[in-house]
Amino acid sequence: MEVNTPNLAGISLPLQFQNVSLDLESAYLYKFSLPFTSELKLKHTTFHQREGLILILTDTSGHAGLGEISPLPGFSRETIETATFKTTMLIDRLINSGEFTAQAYSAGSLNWAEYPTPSVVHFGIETALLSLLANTKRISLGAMLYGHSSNKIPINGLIRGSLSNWVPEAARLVRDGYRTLKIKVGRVNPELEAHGILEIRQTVGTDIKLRLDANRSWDLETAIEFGKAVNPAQIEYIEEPIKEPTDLPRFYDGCGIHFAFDETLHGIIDPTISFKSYTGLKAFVLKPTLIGCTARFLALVNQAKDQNIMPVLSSSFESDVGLSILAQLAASISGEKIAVGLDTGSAFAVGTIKKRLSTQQGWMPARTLTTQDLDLRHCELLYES
Ligand code: OSB
Ligand code: MG
Repeated sequence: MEVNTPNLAGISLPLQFQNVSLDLESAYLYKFSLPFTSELKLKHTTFHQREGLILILTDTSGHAGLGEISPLPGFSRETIETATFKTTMLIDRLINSGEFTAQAYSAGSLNWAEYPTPSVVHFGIETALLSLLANTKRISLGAMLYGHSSNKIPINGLIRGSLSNWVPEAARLVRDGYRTLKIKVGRVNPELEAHGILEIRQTVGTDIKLRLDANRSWDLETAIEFGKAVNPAQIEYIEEPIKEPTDLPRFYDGCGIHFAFDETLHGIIDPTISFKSYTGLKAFVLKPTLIGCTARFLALVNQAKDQNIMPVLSSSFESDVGLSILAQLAASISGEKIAVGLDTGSAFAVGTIKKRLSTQQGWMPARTLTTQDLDLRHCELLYES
């Protein structure tokens, strides 16, 4: 069916795209199951593999748009089963329903009241549609949305192992060329962790940026004690130190460490909220697949830029297809300026594309993928229409 696109999925598009209509031909939905190189601990779950969906949309002229829908257990609200069901319903409507227009889709996606739990499904379908549209003009997703894009983006090296590995891991990442490191804290004794952070700073020198992420592990008092202890290590920011986000300015007042929102952004429903009252707020860690629909994610990017908050794109252990979309968005949103949180691909033993998206000297290429790039050996075809 034809989709007219003055604005698609609630995102207004540049002039040259306003008369393009997508004549969709087919949709393929694959389910992947990819083993991790070693077990991955997130919050209270231990993962051995990652499951998710790859969506391929094609038009009648042979263009394709790829998307990924991979709810992360413990973080996403929906299970893989619900996501699969919702996705097949939506793509079925997209391909087969005469009534389905971009405007209708757009109205639905922007109606926050109707979608109190934004979904990973929106992100996958919308980025597949947007990528397809960009491909019809042979430009990247980011270049279509923002008019500019860098070829590569800096990545924050992720340290998520046990305390005894922190210093050797940090040294290895810096040797590999990373200039920003992110360390997962809030897992064992905070005093020991603070000590570990000071040791990392001593090892890497003063030129490397250090970010921390506590995933809401502490109460305010513990967080402030930790913050005071790591203060000499010049922390760029800490993500979500405490359980109660409204206490975050008190955390900053108590120890002088800037903080970033991550989980908090998944729960805020009111898209017009002002963040000005959050003294000490330095960054938004933006995981588009957890924030839900693309329009809301883009609105948060704009809010961040307007309010002098760093927009730090971040992944949720997507496969290479999802990562490449995030990399293209980051290449336009923050370019070469801000290290982004896409150092999750190395956790996978195998991927969904032939030439895996790897980080070199701390940089990742922002590549547009085509169907030729796909490696679907670890995938099962679930649905086609
Ligand atoms: O808390 O930031 C997190 C990945 C999945 C779920 C939660 C988180 C993460 C990451 C991604 O840390 C990597 C990064 O942001 O550098
Ligand atoms: Mg985080």
